[in-house]
Amino acid sequence: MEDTIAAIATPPGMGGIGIIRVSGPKSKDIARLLFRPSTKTDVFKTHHLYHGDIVIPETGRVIDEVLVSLFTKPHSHTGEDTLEINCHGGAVILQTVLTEVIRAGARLAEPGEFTKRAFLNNRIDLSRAEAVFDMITAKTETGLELAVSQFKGNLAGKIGAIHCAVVDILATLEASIDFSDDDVDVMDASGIADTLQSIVHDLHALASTYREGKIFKDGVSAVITGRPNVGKSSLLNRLLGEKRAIVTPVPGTTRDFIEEMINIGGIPVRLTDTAGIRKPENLIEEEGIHLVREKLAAADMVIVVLDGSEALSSDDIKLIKENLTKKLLPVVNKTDLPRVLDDKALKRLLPGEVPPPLEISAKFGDGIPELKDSIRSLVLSGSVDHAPDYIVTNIRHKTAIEKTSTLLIKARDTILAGISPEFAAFDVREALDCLDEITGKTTNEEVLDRIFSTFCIGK
Ligand SMILES: Nc1nc2c(ncn2[C@@H]2O[C@H](COP(=O)(O)OP(=O)(O)OP(=O)(O)O)[C@@H](O)[C@H]2O)c(=O)[nH]1
Ligand SMILES: [Mg+2]
Repeated sequence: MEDTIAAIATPPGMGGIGIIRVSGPKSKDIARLLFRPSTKTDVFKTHHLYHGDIVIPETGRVIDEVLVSLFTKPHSHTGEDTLEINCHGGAVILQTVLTEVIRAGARLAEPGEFTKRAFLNNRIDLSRAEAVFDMITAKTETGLELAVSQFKGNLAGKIGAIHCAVVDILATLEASIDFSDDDVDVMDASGIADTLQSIVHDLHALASTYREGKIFKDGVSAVITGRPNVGKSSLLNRLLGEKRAIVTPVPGTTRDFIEEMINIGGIPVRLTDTAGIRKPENLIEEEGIHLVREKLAAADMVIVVLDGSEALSSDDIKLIKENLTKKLLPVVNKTDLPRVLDDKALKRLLPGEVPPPLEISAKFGDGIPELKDSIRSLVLSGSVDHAPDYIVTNIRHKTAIEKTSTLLIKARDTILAGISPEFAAFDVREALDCLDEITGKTTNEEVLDRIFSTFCIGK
């Protein structure tokens, strides 16, 4: 029999309410021992809310006035008897109640253990359990939409449909093995090969959504670079909508890098403002410029800011050339001032795949919506727009899909080569196991532990 686990399910700190969650066979006993209902009730009905006090059993001292609810198995989140105690949201209250719950026979839950129990008791499949984590950690509404779609079982449904089609193929292959001594021709080799091909096509389409899924879920990093004084910090402040970085007319104002997250059309973008690049005048600046190089090397995209009121310098040209291997967005700032920069010379520097330079005024806000659009298009360039229902956001899922399709391709080739169906059946069976890793039917203990240990305690 499983033991009973307990944890504070709400974040630390003060709040309107704080919730203690208990799951396991002792939930009901713990409730009876610690809870004094405000109106006389002998039985705890499942899925009902009761008002009363949590007390220290030996002394009867009241710790908090609470609302409790009991969810009896199997109709609870974890599939076990579950108790939820809604306390007032104070750190000492919650800690004291939790201590009493543990004294009454529960033990402290491991991270993600409630969700793990829900999975082990078949309340949710693994892809849905992972979606719970993605929902909690979503950085934008689009990220949340993708996680909710996965939680609602859309990915599991799609995988389930593919699973059924593969099982059908396996059945045909196995029948043809059984009947191979008879005259009955149960196997239409080219028909099976065609079906396998179309399943592989579906799997590829699914795996190809990962690039976009990862962008919306995890976001991208964009580093703002340029000579000193071109307006990098002004641009960061403008994009953030607040005065985050110091802006002065003194070249070399920013020494350290400044990082902030913004939401650009549903994509979490980590923006980094950096020190202006030039021949360093002192050790501090040298260190700052060294950091810029590191940030640039790791960036998903680079925004090179140029000063439109000055001529293109050798430093500007060098910076552009150095970053051509990255996703590069050239930006001409200070367009509110008389133009000095030679546009033709700038365009000659930029290969066809680099978007045309964007004209902005960080100081007055001109061109900022267009800049945001360009950042979004550049980040998404190369990916197709997919319906959110079928976007793969998890590398584990993508890997399993790819392994499945490799095995199915192998099976198809074996069938077309006229080799005995046993060999194809072997690969198809293995492909089914790979597919089952997504929903968790065949996932090993170590992988499960790794997945659930990333959750917070109380989830
Ligand atoms: N006229 C005008 N001035 C601007 C614009 N953007 C920035 N500036 C001015 O340019 C100067 C430098 O701006 P910053 O944002 O500090 O430039 P930076 O690139 O971060 O400079 P460093 O940190 O020294 O590398 C400040 O005086 C800004 O007010 C703009 O669009 N138009
Ligand atoms: Mg600056």
